[in-house]
Amino acid sequence: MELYNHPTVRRYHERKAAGTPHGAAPALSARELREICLGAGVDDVGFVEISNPLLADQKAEILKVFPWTRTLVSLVGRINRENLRSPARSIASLELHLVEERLSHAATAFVSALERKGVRAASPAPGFPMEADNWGRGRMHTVSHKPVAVAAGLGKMGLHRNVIHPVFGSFVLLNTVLIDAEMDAYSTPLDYNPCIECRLCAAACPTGAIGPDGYFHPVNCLTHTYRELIGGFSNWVEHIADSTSASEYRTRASDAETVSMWQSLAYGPCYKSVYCMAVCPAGDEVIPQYLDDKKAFVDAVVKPLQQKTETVYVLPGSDAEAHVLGTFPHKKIRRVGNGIRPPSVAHFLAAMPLAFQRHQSEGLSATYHFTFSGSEKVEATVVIKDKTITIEQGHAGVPDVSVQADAGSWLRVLHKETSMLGQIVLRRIRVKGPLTLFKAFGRCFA
Ligand code: B12
Repeated sequence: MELYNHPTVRRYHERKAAGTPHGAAPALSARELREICLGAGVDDVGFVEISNPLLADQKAEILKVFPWTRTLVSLVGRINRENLRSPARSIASLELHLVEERLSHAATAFVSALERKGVRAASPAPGFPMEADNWGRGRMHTVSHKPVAVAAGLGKMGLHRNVIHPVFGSFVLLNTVLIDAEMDAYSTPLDYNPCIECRLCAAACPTGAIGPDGYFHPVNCLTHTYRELIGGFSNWVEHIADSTSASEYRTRASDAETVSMWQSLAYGPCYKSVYCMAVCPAGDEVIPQYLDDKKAFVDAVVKPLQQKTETVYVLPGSDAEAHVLGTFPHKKIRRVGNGIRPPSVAHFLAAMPLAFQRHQSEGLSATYHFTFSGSEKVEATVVIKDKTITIEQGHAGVPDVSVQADAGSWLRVLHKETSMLGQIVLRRIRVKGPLTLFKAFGRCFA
């Protein structure tokens, strides 16, 4: 059959002749799309143009995956408060899974509605699944939902680095739908931040990942909260691989931990802590309970989480470990790895600020020059001072310590496949300057 006479092709030409839209759509009605989203189970919606300056640092990443994007629709799913606040991890985790699932279903139903109108649209995952090939190399998610929600006027980032909705407060998860069309109206950002800076998130965080000054340590958060996800799971697999018998395995993971891992794999991961969101009193719907009686709020919402006897997963020697020891001595510490292994020296340098354990650097003020050779030829300067770290390419300033290292040997030390001392003895890593300062550098990265 000639392609022209194929029934599908004939219908296409008939529709085209009749002027029925099948390609680029005219501006869409924000009101109509909002109703579709609310009808699909979403609790709030906002619209952002791809050229919005608030998305300037996200635009390239978004267009890499969806090059035709002209509008981003931010979707909010409200979380039931008492479920999230429960010290029982099963209840809080299930609530998160269900809201995430609702957001996924709503987004895909919305995309279907748009496709039926002849509008190109797509919905990335709210959280998981992610692009796992990028683990350790860069971002695994395709679209960052937080900046889109902020640009769409659905909230602002709180001290805990989650988006706080003006009404639902921190009790929201987010999703985004990308559309190849323009809207007749776009949303405007909120003109205030719903975060009231009460710092209850910092007080409740079991790992101290949220500092009272707004400092956020994503790696210490991930090591505990994501113990049964991605990197924590990889580390658990290595426990099995390293065990020579069942009894040895049981010294590395308790029976309860093994059961919990099975449960996470079977029913969706157990988030070890979402305490920063659970204790947040911000938002019109949430704040009355706090303002009516702050002490009663803390007693009812914050203390049960702080007082919970539980295992907290930490990197050995990290700020998180020191935080648990000092603040929550009744909680049990489990020293673990988090599966993050920089695949190259370039990745190691880029990830340094995320891994930096600022409290372990207390009193340290030093400049380090690194010269890597072998598979990667890189020079870098690292300055640690006043509990902060800066990294720049090349050699700058006068070094207190100079490190020359074969790139492969350095990575093997980082991956714990060989010891630093061994590589120094073999002269694959050479250190010039006081050894105490070199050791102090190591302590900053747990
Ligand atoms: C990566 C990620 C994480 C990382 C980093 C968190 C972070 N603040 O970025 C970790 C694993 C620590 C994490 C933890 C949690 N997350 Co999370 N996470 C994401 C994800 C996939 C991307 C976040 C993002 O856009 N970051 C970039 C910018 C915008 O964030 P930022 O805070 O300005 O910058 C930090 C990151 O870039 C980070 N970073 C950069 N590179 C790397 C690499 C690695 C390996 C890590 C760990 C971090 C990291 O360092 C920056 C400084 O802190 C989104 C889903 C999505 N697709 O958007 C969910 C998301 C942000 N997470 C969410 C939630 C609920 C959580 C948790 C409560 C646990 C849980 N149940 O999932 C905790 C809360 C931690 C906290 N207080 O922020 C929600 C937040 C909802 C809201 N109201 O804002 C999101 C939006 C998922 C969703 N669909 O709703 N998360």
